Amino acid sequence: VASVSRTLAVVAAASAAGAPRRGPEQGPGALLGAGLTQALQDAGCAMAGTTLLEAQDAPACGTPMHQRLQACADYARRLAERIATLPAAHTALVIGGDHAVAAGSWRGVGVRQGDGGAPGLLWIDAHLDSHTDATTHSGNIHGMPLAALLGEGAAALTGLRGPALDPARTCVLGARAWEGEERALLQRLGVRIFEMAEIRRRGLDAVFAEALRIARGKGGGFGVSLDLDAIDPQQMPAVLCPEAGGIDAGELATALRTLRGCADLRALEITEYVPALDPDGGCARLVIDLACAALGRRSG
Ligand code: 6HN
Ligand code: MN
Ligand code: MN
Ligand code: MN
Repeated sequence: VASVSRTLAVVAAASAAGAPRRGPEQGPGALLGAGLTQALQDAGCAMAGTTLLEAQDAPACGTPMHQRLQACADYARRLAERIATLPAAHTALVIGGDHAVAAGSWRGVGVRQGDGGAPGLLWIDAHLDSHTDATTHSGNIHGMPLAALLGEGAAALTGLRGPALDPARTCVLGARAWEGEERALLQRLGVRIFEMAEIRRRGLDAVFAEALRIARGKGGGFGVSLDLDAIDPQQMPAVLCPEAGGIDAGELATALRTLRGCADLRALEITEYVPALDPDGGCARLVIDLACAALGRRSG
């Protein structure tokens, strides 16, 4: 399959409002400083530009959950508006930030798709991120964005402009740590979950291909949201919530290369990179390699 010629619009979503600690708000700046856009150009992408959606002060420790929800919703609204205004011909590359930014990204992609409605979505994550404000154990908003995108949970997040996801075109890949309530929610909605156990049994290539078929559906555009904690923490330790037994980084790069042939890929999101946990920059280089694997046209 021939690689698609892409023009990328990079959006730096420098928020940590959904995380239990500071750190991920530094991710986009560090990845841009490590040469992300040059590497993508070297890999054959045209660049439409980079927008920084500036960091806000993350709510202090101990801030009540509804205030943190509101901070995340305010940020998500601004992010969705920004993405909605990008030319439809451009592929959006959203760099987090903690994963709560996704509650805005994919609404914005849905608005941008116009009559195409909600995109299909492949959610690659060690976690399910499908709590609501009523079921969360931790109170951390980055544990809620997938539920919010599916229309479940607090109105502050679910009420953002843009279509909710279609559960039949949504799937999770790499899951290995969850609480019962979020799994029950996804099962009730009919969202397919590809756990690590299934990936180990069938191999990532086969599972990724099936997940891609679900997200692409009968056309109409799809996206990929990559939480870097999906990758094994021995290879990707610079994340907020490492979980042992994850996806092999090299196998993920190979799987992501299949996106090169997908003209209907509307956006890629990469979240939860914490540069303070990456003193030698090895994780940054790995993130850049993964972005180039997914979006590039040649090795670069
Ligand atoms: N992430 N299920 C846990 C929680 O706090 O609700 C973990 C969430 C992790 C979220 O890594 O994006
Ligand atoms: Mn996660
Ligand atoms: Mn419980
Ligand atoms: Mn996540």
